[in-house]
Amino acid sequence: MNLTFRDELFQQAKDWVLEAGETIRNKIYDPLTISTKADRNDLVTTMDRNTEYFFMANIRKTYPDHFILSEEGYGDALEALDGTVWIIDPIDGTMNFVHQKRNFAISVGIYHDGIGEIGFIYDVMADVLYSAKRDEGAYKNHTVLPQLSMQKNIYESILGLNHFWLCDNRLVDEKVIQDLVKTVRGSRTYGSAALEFASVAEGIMDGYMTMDLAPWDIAAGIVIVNETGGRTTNAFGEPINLLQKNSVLTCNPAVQEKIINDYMEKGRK
Ligand code: 2AM
Ligand code: CA
Repeated sequence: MNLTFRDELFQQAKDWVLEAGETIRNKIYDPLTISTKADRNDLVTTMDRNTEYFFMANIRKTYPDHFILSEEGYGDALEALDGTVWIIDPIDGTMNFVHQKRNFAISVGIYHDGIGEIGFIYDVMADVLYSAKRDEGAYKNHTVLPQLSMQKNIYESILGLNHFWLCDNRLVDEKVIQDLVKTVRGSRTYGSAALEFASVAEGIMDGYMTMDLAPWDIAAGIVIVNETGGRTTNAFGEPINLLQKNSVLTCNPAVQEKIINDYMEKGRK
């Protein structure tokens, strides 16, 4: 992607992300219409749909040759990541949005021919924007994020996990995850994959692992984590495929290999 065009695209996407966030903040206490999708805990609200519609309408008008991969149905059915693709989760952490009115994010990744060029994760209620362009570093608002420390060891790490490994252990023996949880210094669950990626990029969490995420949960995060020297693979160290769901491990590289070799590979089913 031409760098001048990428700069313009970054600025335009950033304006839309901030505008969408401001709209959500202004309406945060409005009555919500809440529906469920795959199961009774898989929530969607009119705010999710309206926010995605806002992005879709703007992108289609301004960049008619771009594609959209998104959660709430306004995007394209893509079979490849050719061309420029916006990968959008209008609200990541919908359960937090509904129950807590905070701890959710707008997540927008822009990929060109499969390569992540731009990422935005906007913590809407905190008004904190994580952003990155490939090879140009990652930022938290206007401050550049430092490279992750290579001095980390697993015993002094904080690992983000959600609880699905307890309920649905199709992929890995839960005993091995129990060992991992006992080995690390602490575990956390924030309930927004995007914000968990942002925490890894910032170095306030050393890894985030989960068994089943959609492309829009992780596309922006991958770009941002890459720029602080982190790595994202599936939970067994294999490449992510952004056209399907994946298990995910995004991590400080100092501990990534150990988590994969000593735990995930051993517990793999
Ligand atoms: P969402 O809020 O956009 O649905 C919560 O642990 C994280 O997992 C959130 O990022 C949430 O995204 C995502 N998530 C929740 N249910 C999911 C599902 N059925 N499949 C994939 N990701 C899901
Ligand atoms: Ca969502």
